Amino acid sequence: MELIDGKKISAQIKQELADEVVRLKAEGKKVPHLVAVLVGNDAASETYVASKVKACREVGFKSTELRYSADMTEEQLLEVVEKLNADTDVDGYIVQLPLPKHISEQKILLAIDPDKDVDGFHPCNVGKMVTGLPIYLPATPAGIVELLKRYHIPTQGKHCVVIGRSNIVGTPMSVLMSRKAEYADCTVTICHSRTPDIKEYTLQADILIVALGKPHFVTADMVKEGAVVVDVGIHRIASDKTKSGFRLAGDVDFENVAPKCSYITPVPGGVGPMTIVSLLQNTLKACKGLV
Ligand code: BQF
Repeated sequence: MELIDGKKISAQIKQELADEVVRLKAEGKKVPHLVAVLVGNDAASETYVASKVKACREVGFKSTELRYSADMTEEQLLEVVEKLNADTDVDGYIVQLPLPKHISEQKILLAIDPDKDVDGFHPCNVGKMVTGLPIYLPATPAGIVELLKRYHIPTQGKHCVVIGRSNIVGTPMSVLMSRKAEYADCTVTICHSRTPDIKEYTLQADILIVALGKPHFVTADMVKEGAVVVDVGIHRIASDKTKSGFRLAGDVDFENVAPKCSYITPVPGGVGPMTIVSLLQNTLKACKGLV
């Protein structure tokens, strides 16, 4: 079993991005500028936005954090989005999800200028991804493909089983893995909450991507010997052994599943850090006008 070290790979990619920023500056060009919009004060969202801003600082990107109270109206958030669309200094921006219940995520996503949508969630960008046009790839799926690539894990002709069908991970992941490309070309099966006897499918997986949002859902009896397991889940489990009062766990029972795997991603330090660097890669693309 080999551990897929997302922290290490993300550090390598950040170094590559930092080198690129040095080149841009030397050529007298603009440095990428990412804006993160945070509505409310959900603790996990605060951490995610802080990680994104910190990563920008590490590679030399400009970043701006815009914070609003949880009771802002949908109209007010739409005004913020319109301002960001019009601001030529902003290359790309994200609206941190989830949003408070009284604001329609769909409405907000539709208002984002697709050219600045570095999360890749706008239907225009989803459509481009599905048809294989160059576009901002959604950060988590793109980060997973990057991990498979950098570990030289063969994918062509393999059976990839994805658990979960969200717009943010499961659905785009299944699209990327089935593409005609060097790090794709899989036969893909999508399982979800209405799949009877999920184990019947997961046992056939050469590559198992788990993104359903249930702690320790995937157990050892569900995994084929030698499989590659990618754990996208991220849960805060109460713990008296840590300063924060919680520890992070994924959707996979890591301890018991890992011995069966050829490769497995840990939580934390697996997919999560790659999500952050994918966002940086998209922001660089936006700045260079590559999309
Ligand atoms: C790590 C996210 C659910 C819902 C909305 C590093 C992150 C997480 C873990 C991170 C996530 C999850 C993000 C680790 C961003 C990934 O070391 O394991 C980084 O910041 N993520 C998000 O922005 O919104 C979410 C999960």
